[in-house]
Amino acid sequence: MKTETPILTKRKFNVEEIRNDFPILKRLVNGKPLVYLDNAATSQKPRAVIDALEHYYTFDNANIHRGLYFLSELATDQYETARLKVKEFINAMSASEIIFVRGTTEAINLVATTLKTAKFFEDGDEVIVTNMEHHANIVPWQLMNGNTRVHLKVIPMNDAGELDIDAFEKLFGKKTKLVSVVHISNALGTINPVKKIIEIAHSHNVPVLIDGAQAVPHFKIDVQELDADFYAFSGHKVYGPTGIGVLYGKTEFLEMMPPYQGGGDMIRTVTFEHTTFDDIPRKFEAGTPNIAGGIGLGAAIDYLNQFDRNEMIDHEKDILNYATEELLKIDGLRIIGTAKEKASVISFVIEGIHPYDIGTIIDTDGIAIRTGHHCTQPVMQRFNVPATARASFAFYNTMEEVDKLVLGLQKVKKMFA
Ligand code: 7TS
Repeated sequence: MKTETPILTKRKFNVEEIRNDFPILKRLVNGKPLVYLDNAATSQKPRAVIDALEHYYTFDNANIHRGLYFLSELATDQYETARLKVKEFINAMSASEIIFVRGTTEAINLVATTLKTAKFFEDGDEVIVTNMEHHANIVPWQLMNGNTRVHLKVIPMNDAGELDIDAFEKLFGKKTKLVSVVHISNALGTINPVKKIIEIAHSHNVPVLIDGAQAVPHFKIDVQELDADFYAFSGHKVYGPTGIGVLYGKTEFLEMMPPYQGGGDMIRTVTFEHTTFDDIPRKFEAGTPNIAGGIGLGAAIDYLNQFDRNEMIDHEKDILNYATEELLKIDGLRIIGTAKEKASVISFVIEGIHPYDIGTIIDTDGIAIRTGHHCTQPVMQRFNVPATARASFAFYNTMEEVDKLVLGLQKVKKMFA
């Protein structure tokens, strides 16, 4: 008898239907249905993630890696299963290359701090970054400076917000120790050619850290295909909880790096004279971690894995194209960040109106956008604007929500006319 091979069918992506998975999208703000367009700051959570957190605290809560009793083993198992899910999600070689941290910020600080402890940098060494880094990929490198000074070399960008790769190649010298660049800019939406950047850096024998905070929510990431040495992202931007994030690192680097913080769970033996450390990843995870956060991140990954991610990507592209077209019809509106390769993030200014006024006025209609420098002051300096208004879209946003944003902005224009 012929047996059928089981086919793993993906859930069809239908925006109206999937909106039901996100309870917050049903709430009112100032008496109007919420139009949430600040997904680059943090994304909303599906019921599956909320339920995972509630279930954990209701039934399974215990500390991990220590108790030889049922609940502790259950909690440990769930936390380590989440690590495996992350490993599959970004296609790391091994789960031990996945370090749970607080978020992208902590991931980058971990690398900077431990490399400093390892005396990886000598006085006058250089780290190459881009002109469009979030402060989280600028300040940790500056904080390292004590007796040894590490300089930042900056890859410039054109007026569209695209990196100058020729200029990048010219930045390499004897002092270049690390390249640390953002995958997708939170302020401009630019998708940087990180595979090419990594290839170039590796041809100079320089390792690369990628800040993937804005990329993981939008695209399927394969760290092995990219050949990234480090890759950082935050759980809360990828539909998971706050307070949990990931640092991926190649085994060879993680093994070379000293511990980040000292305490419980990261040791093998301790005496008052000497301590030996556990293997990776636990060497980097001192103390009780965010157990529920890890489990919640695992639930977010399961949620995303139900779908063919390409269908979500196509929907976000449609939203980006439609929103770009409609926003440009508004007189005096200028988009900051017009790269050919862009994610669904639109920063803009309107002549004669401060971004804060834009944000405050449309909030009265329940529309949430971010205004300010988006923790990217060098981007504001490059484009010579004090701040921008920014609409950033997720796969659950709709064309109708774009229309509401446009109507809101027209109202702002009228008020200032
Ligand atoms: N890197 C990038 C590219 C980011 O967009 C952000 C946060 C971070 C790092 C820091 O992430 P965290 O989770 O550790 O805080 N970006 C934003 C934003 O655009 N609006 O609010 C936070």
